[in-house]
Amino acid sequence: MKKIITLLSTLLVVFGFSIKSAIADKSGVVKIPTHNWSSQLVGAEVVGELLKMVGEKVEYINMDSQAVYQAMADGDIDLVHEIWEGAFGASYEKAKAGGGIEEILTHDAVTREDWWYPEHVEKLCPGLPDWKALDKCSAKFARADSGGKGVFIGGPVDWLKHDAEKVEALGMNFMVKNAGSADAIWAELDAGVAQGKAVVVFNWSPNFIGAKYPGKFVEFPKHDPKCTSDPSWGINKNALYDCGNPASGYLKLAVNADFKKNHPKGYKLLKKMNFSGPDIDKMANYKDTDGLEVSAAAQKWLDEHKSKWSNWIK
Ligand code: TMO
Repeated sequence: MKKIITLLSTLLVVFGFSIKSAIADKSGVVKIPTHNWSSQLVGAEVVGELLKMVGEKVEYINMDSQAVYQAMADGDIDLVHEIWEGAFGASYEKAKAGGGIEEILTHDAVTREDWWYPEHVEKLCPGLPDWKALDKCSAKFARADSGGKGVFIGGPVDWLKHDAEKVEALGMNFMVKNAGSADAIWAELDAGVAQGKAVVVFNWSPNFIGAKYPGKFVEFPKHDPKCTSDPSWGINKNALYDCGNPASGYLKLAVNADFKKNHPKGYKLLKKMNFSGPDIDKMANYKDTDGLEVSAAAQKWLDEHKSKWSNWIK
């Protein structure tokens, strides 16, 4: 018994020390979040490698892609380099308004995230890309378990949260099925294309998939900021989300408000950083089409864009 108590207290001391030293180690380390889509994962390592080149230490932390904004304001995460307006604009703006975040820049990349179909679907549903044509055609998107409703394959639940509200607000005969991962969306898309079936999925641009399959975004009523804040706006006078996502959305980079003070070298670098649409496309493509691991894909982007980033680290 005595032995066990001695062992336990030794363990406690060792464990206690290791917790303390882990926290101490983290001071001075730039904490970069990783999420669940390819360009972000590859870009996080690109940003991390560049930060190392200017003398920073980095650590990657897997995080929910909505919760990350409050985590950044609280200092649990130091930066977010891919803030997509469609999926994350609301969470980002809310956390920023609460204080603790410094916006660094808007990338050159222009973004869009919304319902999307591969080319062959246009022949199955005359009138596309208009959303009313899609709705008229809903029966073709039905599945055994959808009760006669068309099925829209949405992204993982931490991305866009409002597809079900959109369906409801627009009175569409559709239901949302959330894929568990980006790869699960592409698997649905591959199967739909292979079988020539009606398929409509969540997709975004820039992304690698447009190079694999030509296709189009569904055109919902044009986005307006009031659509998500004022129920009386739009074709449904009693509901929010009766519109599409922004067709020319931003991609921003922001940091914790103390980043400038805590990481002056990294701050100087981030101020100059800027990803274009093709940069984001390629980061996804190296992984999802070429099959490279995240680190190898990041290295490939760095190898092929030295003239671009060498100015950032000067
Ligand atoms: C957040 N995403 C780029 C997957 O739409």
